[in-house]
Amino acid sequence: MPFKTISVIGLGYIGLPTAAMFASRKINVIGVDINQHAVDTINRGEIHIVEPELDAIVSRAVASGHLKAVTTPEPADAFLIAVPTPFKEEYQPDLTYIESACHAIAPVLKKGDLIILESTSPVGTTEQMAQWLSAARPDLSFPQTHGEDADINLAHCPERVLPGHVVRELVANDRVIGGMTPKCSARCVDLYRIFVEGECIITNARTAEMAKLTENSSRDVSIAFANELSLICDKLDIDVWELISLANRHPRVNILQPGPGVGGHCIAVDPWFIVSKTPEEARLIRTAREVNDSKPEWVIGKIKTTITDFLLANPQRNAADIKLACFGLAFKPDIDDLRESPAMAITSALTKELPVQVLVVEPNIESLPAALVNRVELIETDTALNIADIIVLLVDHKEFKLLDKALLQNKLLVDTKGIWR
Ligand code: SAJ
Repeated sequence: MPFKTISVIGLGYIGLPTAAMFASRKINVIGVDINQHAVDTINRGEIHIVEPELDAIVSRAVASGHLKAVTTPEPADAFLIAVPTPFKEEYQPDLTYIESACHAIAPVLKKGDLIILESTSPVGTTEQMAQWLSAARPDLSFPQTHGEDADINLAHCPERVLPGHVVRELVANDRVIGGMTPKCSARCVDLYRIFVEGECIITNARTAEMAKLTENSSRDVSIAFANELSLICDKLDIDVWELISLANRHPRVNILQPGPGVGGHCIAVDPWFIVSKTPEEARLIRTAREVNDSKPEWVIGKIKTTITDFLLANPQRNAADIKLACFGLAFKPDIDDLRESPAMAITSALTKELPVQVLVVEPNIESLPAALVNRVELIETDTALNIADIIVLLVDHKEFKLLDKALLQNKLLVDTKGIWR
């Protein structure tokens, strides 16, 4: 059965680009979000998030009538759920958004519909969704009780796109498709084939859930290894970046890069979904999280030592008139996303813990986030280079990599990304 109308629940960093992709292939798409501002913005043909190339695709899709946004679900042939899955206390997964999405779509479901969970989720969530949905719609049958004959098909197909490259990766990346039955998987493949050019590989729902968590945990563990090396090398007076580049010349070694910590809403969160299900077994995965989460504190310690060094070398100065410039606030290079950013956490801690004046350079934003307003000054790179006594490099944005190193000569530096060595 062809998909005439597709509904995407959650119009954020994944849902909106996915909705726009289907609409660009001339499928009618109903995007659903509880955020009225997001809905109004999209219906004007604009976007409420920053992602290269997305604005033009959304604008065309809305203008052609293939994409509309609403706050309450309407009937469709397929529902894709792309809502957040954060964690709550004790790093336990918070599935409230998925549960709410199930309750929201339940009244409009009809026989033959396909439901796909795209949100990164702990193992067992797709089966849990099936339970919530069947409790809400006892008149319909679901795969956990009716297998291939179920009225509703359900699958997990995790998103795997890299922020900043979403439009290209949505089309090009392979998709892991975990249906609750082979028929659920086959229908899910038919749906993604509408715009996905990568391979669609079929497995079951639990394996698909675990595959996504494994990808991000693997990256987290690799970064933790690099971050641990940076602490070891600091103690042993070795340049960690030189060390890594040398070790990486081995044909079977590929170490990632240390930094001020791991940020974003994926790599720092998803490993906990494995730990929460299997706390006894997931020892390395938990330790990697702890290593990466403790890196900002270590950086703050380095900054404090640098201030002490500065005062020793300049006894006529006092701490209150030291100007310390933080270069970068985003959670990774060349984006404007400040959420869950170690650079933000470090900058904020500096304003609380130190008497110095904190300045910020962040080429990707125009105004300070609320958490830093009245606590730091947002200034241009040139100004910072003129007036700062100490410069702390927190994000390796391209503008900072291209800086003339001669301009840094008379400054004390804390370079957490090793770009000014
Ligand atoms: N980082 C390092 N050192 C490195 C690489 C990254 O410290 O060598 C830091 C970054 O600075 C950043 C954090 O890790 O703070 C995460 O950045 P990232 O670029 O590794 O990943 P995300 O969070 O932007 O996107 C990841 C991707 N997953 C993988 O590469 C396995 C993406 O493909 C996923 O779709 C996304 O998570 C997601 O939504 O789960």
